[in-house]
Amino acid sequence: MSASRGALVLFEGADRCGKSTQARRLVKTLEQRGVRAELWRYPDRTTKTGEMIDAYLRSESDTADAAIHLLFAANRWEKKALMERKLADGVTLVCDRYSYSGCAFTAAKGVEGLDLTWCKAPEVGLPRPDALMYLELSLEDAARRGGFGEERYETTEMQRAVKEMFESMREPWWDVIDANRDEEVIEREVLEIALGAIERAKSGEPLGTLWDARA
Ligand code: DGP
Repeated sequence: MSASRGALVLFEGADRCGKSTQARRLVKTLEQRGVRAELWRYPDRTTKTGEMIDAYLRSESDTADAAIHLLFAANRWEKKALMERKLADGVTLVCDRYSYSGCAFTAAKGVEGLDLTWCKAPEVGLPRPDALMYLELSLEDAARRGGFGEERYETTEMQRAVKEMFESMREPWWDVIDANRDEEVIEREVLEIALGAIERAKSGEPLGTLWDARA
């Protein structure tokens, strides 16, 4: 076992599944319990690569599919050192999307050559989450939460393909959460999973890297 550290707790899922709400709530609850925690999200639109990604998502610029994929990955790489420092310092990072979205969204485009294997390559070596909560919501239930926004990927066809990609990436250690329940019920389940990850990290379970297998 290595030194005590903070946990990397990740939320993934298609658009409108409630990730951002749950991530925000979790950070608040952890802080109330005296756990040092921060909310992170990808893409981080505030950095230079993030500005380019933001323009792409709002269809203000066009970028080749391979190039934008690498930019999303770079957006994670540029924060890797900070992420590792914070975790080593004992801070738990609650992350809204990460490399799994990166791969699911690009592979969902169905562009020749850009399959999941290709998509995963630039993410190799990034920290692996200690817990991955995949919020599962049907397309019908997602649609009932209101129409999609204006951004590039917010169409039913794209979201269907994204969900299929998440399904084919799914590993046994993921926590799949039924997102079609009251927020408070989901919140309790989420907290339990997060506290388990925090405990493991605190007691010295080493931080893994993508895409090493996990028990
Ligand atoms: P969000 O800010 O969480 O709504 O994400 C913006 C959109 O970008 C959303 O449709 C999901 C998508 N997305 C998030 N991360 C990645 C990524 O790494 N690669 C690609 N291609 N799309 C991503």
